[in-house]
Amino acid sequence: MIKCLSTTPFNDQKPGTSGLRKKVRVFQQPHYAENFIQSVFDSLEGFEGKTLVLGGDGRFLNRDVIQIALKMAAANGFGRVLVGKGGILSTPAASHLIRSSGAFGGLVLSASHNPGGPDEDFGIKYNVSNGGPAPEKVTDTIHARTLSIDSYRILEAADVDIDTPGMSRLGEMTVEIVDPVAGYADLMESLFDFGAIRAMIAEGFTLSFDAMSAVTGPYAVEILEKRLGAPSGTVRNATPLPDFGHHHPDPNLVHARELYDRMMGEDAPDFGAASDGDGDRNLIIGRHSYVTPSDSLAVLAANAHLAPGYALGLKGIARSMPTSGAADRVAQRLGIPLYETPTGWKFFGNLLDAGMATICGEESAGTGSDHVREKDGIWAVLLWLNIMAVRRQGVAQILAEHWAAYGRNYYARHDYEGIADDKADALMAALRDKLAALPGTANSGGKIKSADDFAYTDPTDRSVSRNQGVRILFEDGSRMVFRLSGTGTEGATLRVYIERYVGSDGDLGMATADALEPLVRAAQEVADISGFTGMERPSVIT
Ligand code: VG1
Ligand code: CO
Repeated sequence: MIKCLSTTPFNDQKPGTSGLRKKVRVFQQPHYAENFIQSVFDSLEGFEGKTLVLGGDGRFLNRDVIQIALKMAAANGFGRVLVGKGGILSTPAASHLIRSSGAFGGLVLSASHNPGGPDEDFGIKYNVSNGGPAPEKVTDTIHARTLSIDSYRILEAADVDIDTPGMSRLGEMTVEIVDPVAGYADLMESLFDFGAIRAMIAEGFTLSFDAMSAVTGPYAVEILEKRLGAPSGTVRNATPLPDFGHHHPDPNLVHARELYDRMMGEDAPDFGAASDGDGDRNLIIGRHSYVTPSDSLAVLAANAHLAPGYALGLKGIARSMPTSGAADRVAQRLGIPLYETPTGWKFFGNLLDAGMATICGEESAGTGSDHVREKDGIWAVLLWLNIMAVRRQGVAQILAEHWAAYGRNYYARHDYEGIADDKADALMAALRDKLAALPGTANSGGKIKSADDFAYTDPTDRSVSRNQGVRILFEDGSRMVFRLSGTGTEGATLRVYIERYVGSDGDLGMATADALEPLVRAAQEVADISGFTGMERPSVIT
């Protein structure tokens, strides 16, 4: 029986950079998840009888919200829901499933790189029919609806068995429990030269992949160990756990420390990688050689033609504004356009759909291509492996040759976490007030050439997104960017992105911290970070 239950709005359901993310206990309030899901459905038109894809990264609440979403989809008139077995679907696999099944859209249950468990984070994201995150005009409509919602529809029924593959009925709707891995693994096999990678591994190339007890475990085991022949145990922390084994599934140098230490050790394997909670990020570390995500994007773009899926070359490259300019130099040399977008994968969708860009990336360890409409951690790992198999070189050598050819963009991001919201807002407001007066002045970083608040006009539909981050450019090409995170669930996080370019004839072998030191001081001078936040140093440097 379909029930129509009355409800009242929650005033905190504005989707952020990537969906709605809150503490689990916030989601556990009566009607909270239901309100948001109904607001999503109310914002869509024409889904009656159509297919919805549903799955998540396996974190705490995943299975409960899957049941709610199934019963609400049935009550709202979807014809079919495809659910990853056990409720599991990585974000890129969900994107692929939406595209390959011709679905109307999908709900991805994840708070991505945020920790999971009863006291940690949960999230819901809606993806549209191209497989990508809903664009801003859709998320704005959803948010508006959350503020006026007064009822939701849900089917009264027993829970669906989501652990047994096959079809069943839920009211008028079909539920299909599908293998979350196979279709995605086939897609990877169609893009990359698995034969060459398999041969490289058989010849003794060693690798280590840390799935961080999150969603990529089953995908990495199938692809790296089963299809590519890496020894079992190559994938560590391979079972998705509701609390990620108390780890923070963020593949950076702080949270993937174990992998980092292994890669810097005496008996380090040739190649190390990790992904995040929902499988869309990647960390790449060669033997004794860390790769910054911005450099990884540039190297992948410069060498993508070595993989069968990209043999015809790239149509364009897109990067988020805070991502370093390393990829720009590759685009220039390839003679293809470079697009600079606001932070968040939703801004790449139109460029990919229009065939304007083939490869996209963000400094936050996200890289991907037009094979899906999300960033894709395992895809990046496989493209690196394919490139190494063809070039017969290790990560360090590939990086060194890249810098020798293009110069090096020294780069770091400093995150100041857990700032009181009003203090973070005051810091940004003070910075914005200063912008007009900055050009022509000098500080520890050098002479400032320009300063603005980044605004983006989408070249395909002319939609405009403003206030996407304050950027300060120096005469020598160095750059600082300041913005507040849109994915946190507690207080505010200030992100400061620092970049300095050194040409191929300059010193390419500095330690990043040394190369950036004057700019780090300059960021402090311009934004008075310690004055506003009381923090003398960042919580995390990536
Ligand atoms: C962060 C990153 C951004 C990324 C987003 C979602 O956003 O900076 O580049 O797209 O997370 O990634 P913010 O607003 O906190 O800076 V994921 O892997 O958490 O979906
Ligand atoms: Co993620």
